[in-house]
Amino acid sequence: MTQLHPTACILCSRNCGLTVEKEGRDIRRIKGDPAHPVSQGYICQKAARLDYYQNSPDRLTKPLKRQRDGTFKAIGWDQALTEIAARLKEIKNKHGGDAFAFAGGGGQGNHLGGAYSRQLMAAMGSRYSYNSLGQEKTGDFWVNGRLFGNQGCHTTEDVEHSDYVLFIGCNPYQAHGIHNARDTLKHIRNDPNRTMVVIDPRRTETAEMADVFIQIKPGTDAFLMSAILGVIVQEGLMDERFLTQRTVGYQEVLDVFRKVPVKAYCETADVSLDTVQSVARGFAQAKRGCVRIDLGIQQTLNCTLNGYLEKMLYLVCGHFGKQGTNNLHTMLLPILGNTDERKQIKGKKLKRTAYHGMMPIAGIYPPNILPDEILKAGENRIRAVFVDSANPVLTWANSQAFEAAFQSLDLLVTIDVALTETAALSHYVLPASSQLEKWECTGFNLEFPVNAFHLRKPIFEPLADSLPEPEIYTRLLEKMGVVESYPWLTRIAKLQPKASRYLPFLGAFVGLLARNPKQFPFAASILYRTLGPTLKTAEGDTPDAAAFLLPLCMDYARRYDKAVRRAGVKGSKLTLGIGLFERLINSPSGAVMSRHDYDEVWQLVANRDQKIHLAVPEMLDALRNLSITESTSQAYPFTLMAGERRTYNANQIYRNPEWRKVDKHGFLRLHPDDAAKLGVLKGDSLIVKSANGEVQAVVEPDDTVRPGVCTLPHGYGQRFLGGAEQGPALNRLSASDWCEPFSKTPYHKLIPVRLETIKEVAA
Ligand SMILES: Nc1nc2c(c(=O)[nH]1)N[C@H]1C(S)=C(S)[C@@H](COP(=O)(O)OP(=O)(O)OC[C@H]3O[C@@H](n4cnc5c(=O)[nH]c(N)nc54)[C@H](O)[C@@H]3O)O[C@H]1N2
Ligand SMILES: Nc1nc2c(c(=O)[nH]1)N[C@H]1C(S)=C(S)[C@@H](COP(=O)(O)OP(=O)(O)OC[C@H]3O[C@@H](n4cnc5c(=O)[nH]c(N)nc54)[C@H](O)[C@@H]3O)O[C@H]1N2
Ligand code: SF4
Ligand SMILES: [Mo]
Repeated sequence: MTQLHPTACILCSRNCGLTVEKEGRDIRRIKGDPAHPVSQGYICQKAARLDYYQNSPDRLTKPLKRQRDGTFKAIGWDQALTEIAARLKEIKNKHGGDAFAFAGGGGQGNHLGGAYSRQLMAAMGSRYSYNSLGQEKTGDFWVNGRLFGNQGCHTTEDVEHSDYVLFIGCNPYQAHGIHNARDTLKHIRNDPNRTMVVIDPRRTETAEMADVFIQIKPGTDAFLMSAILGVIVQEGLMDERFLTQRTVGYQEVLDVFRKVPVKAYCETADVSLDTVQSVARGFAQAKRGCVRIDLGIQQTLNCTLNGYLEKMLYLVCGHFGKQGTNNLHTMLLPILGNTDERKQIKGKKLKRTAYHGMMPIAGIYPPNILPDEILKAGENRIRAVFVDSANPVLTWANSQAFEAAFQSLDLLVTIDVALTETAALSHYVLPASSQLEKWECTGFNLEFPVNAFHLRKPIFEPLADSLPEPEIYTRLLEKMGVVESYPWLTRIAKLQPKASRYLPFLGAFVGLLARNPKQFPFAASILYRTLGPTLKTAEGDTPDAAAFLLPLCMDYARRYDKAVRRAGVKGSKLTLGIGLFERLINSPSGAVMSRHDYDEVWQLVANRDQKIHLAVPEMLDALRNLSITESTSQAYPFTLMAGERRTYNANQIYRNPEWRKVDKHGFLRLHPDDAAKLGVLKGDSLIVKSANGEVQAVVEPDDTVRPGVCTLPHGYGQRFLGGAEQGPALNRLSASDWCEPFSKTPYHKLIPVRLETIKEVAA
């Protein structure tokens, strides 16, 4: 019988369980894994082609060092890490830790390494962590901090069981992001008692399945959501009981919505008043209403306010803390920090950046400011950047600025599986083993009430000289002299009697950290070196890099003991976490870690009174002062929504263009009337020009977009094997300062552009 190797898809935050059939180093077949506790066998068309990731000809096989003439020379690991450690220490000694920034740290599926890369920040004494979440979701995290009391309180949506769903600025048919998206959408469409509303400037694949489609003018969602809330409040459709029992400050909030000029706001958003009224009534009166949003309201005007309004929609209607509504959820890996700027008032200073004076949100700094912090901050500038699991030159706003800034650095190091556009500019490039060649996991455990975790076992040996990130960071930290060696702790790990499980080891480990608190930030590497090699799963494997999950499981089981027990994990107060850890390392298809009761959602609210604090003064001010911003002009008459999710794009994870069955060019979608006015047909090329730069794109007339709007896909522009750009490198068009002033989130979905025919350009 052919052997099926369980793992997960690494292409989007759902991380569906997969089974892989292999032959040597080739992938023969990929299927959904029915044993995965969340996806239960579901996959989409993108996952089946993971061989293009695993066996891409531009995989890195050896550490590379850039030479004076710009070419790369392959070097050994020892030389690479010795030299990088020396450079880092020199930069820290001369300029202080704040001259260092970390960029990236975990894409869609490689989250195990995050525990190790954080240690490098600690070793450098830097707090500057720049991450892609800081160009989409930090505004949302800030709002969560205000409403629920901690920026790490993250919301989820139970679309699967909802009667009335609002999809605003998201396209789950293509982008997923919800439970088994296409199946869930089909179920709602086929059920006459359930309603699906899509709010989007484009009639997306999801919109085609919807009961109601509202084709909003781009960038005006704050008006439309205010109008819906206006109708709900003005018609008295809110859930008064929920508001009085579960929230504080709601009167002030309702007052603001009472004054919303509904009709005028509908006009601003270019939507029909009747439709808005009927959606408002339907949603408010539904038994189980739910809102799902994504980039369409996050990478555009008023994005932080949009995050607030989206949450007001379900909170004002009491669609929270029940099945089929929005909820909070737990996480095993602490991906989001809590860096509420109000802490500064209490004397706990948050680190603001040297040039923009920007604070972190949820511990994350926004990519948009990084080029300035490198190029313009004078003596206090960032001089060294470490990139891991990201390709900022292509994915962060203003590629030209990133190219210039990165080229000016004293030290740029990139860890990746492939020679990316960012790696190509680096002084050192370090080859990571792929996500199918090492122990990995996903930190996106976004489910409630049943939450799961998937620790994945390697399927292949590491390619050539590549190494898993835990090994790379641990070696580097050892070279820097910050992680010490503890042979006595390894002896305890080896000798501990089976019956006492990990207790003697944990006792010794806690004692070590109590005596040497300076070693605390390096716990992951210490556990990796001491406990790691002694771990054994039932199948006889050694998940060494997962050793740091043990203390996280202890903490998780302590906080959510009832839910962990309900999931069937056994143990005393002392050993429940150990039981959870053992379950995780012995579940190659993933495992349920907690089963909450809906009422327990209130324990996840961080506010001391366990209530939701609805009145956020900054947001209420923003609502009172909401005004129209016209982004287009005579010079730039079109709105480009830059970064659409389509059938064959998957961030920058697939680099070989052959993986795409269709849409090889990454078509510019343009309304047929606009195409006719420009005199272009399908397949013609146009120059797309913004105030920041230009790209060439191939046209596909498409009546799903609003007139005056055009779209380009995300995930193109790679110079595969050093060749020409594959499709539009669209972040040449996004300017660094075309962003929300507060969160610095780029307005990728609202770029004013002009479209020029090639002839026009030549003339
Ligand atoms: N196929 C595929 N799936 C992916 C990814 C991928 O690269 N490819 N990437 C993953 C990642 S990292 C993410 S973050 C998610 C993103 O997932 P989504 O946010 O769902 O994907 P997008 O297509 O970027 O944008 C969603 C929708 O926003 C709409 N939109 C644009 N402007 C506006 C506006 O002003 N108002 C409203 N209401 N809508 C607007 C667009 O027309 C689009 O349909 O997808 C994930 N899934
Ligand atoms: N204009 C515009 N720009 C956008 C967007 C948009 O809609 N419009 N979307 C934005 C969004 S939502 C996101 S999330 C970002 C995504 O952009 P990035 O954060 O840059 O992430 P990815 O594109 O996922 O790239 C991940 C990198 O990790 C590498 N990699 C894969 N596996 C491993 C591994 O095991 N180890 C290591 N070390 N590396 C690995 C891949 O080769 C790739 O280079 O793009 C953003 N950029
Ligand atoms: S891309 Fe997302 S939805 Fe599709 S198989 Fe992978 S994880 Fe699942
Ligand atoms: Mo994303």
